[in-house]
Amino acid sequence: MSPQTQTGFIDRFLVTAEAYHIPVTLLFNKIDLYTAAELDQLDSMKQIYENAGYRCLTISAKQASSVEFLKAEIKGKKVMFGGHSGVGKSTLVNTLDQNLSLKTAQISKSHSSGLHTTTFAEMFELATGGFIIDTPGIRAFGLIDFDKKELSHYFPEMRELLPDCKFNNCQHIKEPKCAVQQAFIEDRIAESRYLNYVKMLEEDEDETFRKDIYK
Ligand SMILES: Nc1nc2c(ncn2[C@@H]2O[C@H](COP(=O)(O)OP(=O)(O)O)[C@@H](O)[C@H]2O)c(=O)[nH]1
Ligand SMILES: [Mg+2]
Ligand SMILES: [Zn+2]
Repeated sequence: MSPQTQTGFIDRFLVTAEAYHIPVTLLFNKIDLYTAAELDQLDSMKQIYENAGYRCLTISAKQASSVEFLKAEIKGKKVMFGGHSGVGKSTLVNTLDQNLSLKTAQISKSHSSGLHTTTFAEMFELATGGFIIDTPGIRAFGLIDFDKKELSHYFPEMRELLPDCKFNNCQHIKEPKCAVQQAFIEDRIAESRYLNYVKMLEEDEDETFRKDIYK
């Protein structure tokens, strides 16, 4: 939507969270702005990520009633809001606790990316309990340093198939009797997820070691 988030970004984000065993919920925000066609697109996105094992929710951060349920979920936890600049992270924090008034910003019309009003990660305690870490918009990030043989362990829908690959060091590209390639062919693994997996595998080593870029 506005700003647009590519699946490549989401999948890198998820791989990083998996590597650190951090549970993730995908929040699709600004649902109030979606056209019918965009809602259809959203449905396919949700299906891809639900199929991969992630919880997906649609919200409108500006409407208190649509995010009220999050208060109970955040209570007793430390939760980080991540995503591009302008997706509504700070707005969501403000709606969850009226005592907080984080700076939020209009999306810049020229390149429909957010202005960077949040410049460093900061943690807030909610009146209803729990902590939220609001982060600056992440533009892009390289993957953490890990053995490429392990990459498929960080895709939950691939992870469960690994025992069925013939070779235990299978990278699921060209190997015969590969359960992951088979699942991809049969549409049990989403095309975008598999292609992003391949891209990450093929990535330049330098990029793998690049540190997160906060813009
Ligand atoms: N229509 C609509 N606008 C939203 C929603 N959430 C955030 N915004 C707007 O999106 C812009 C960027 O929000 P902000 O919270 O600063 O994004 P952040 O960079 O992720 O912290 C602001 O103008 C918000 O008012 C929403 O659910 N609906
Ligand atoms: Mg912000
Ligand atoms: Zn395989």
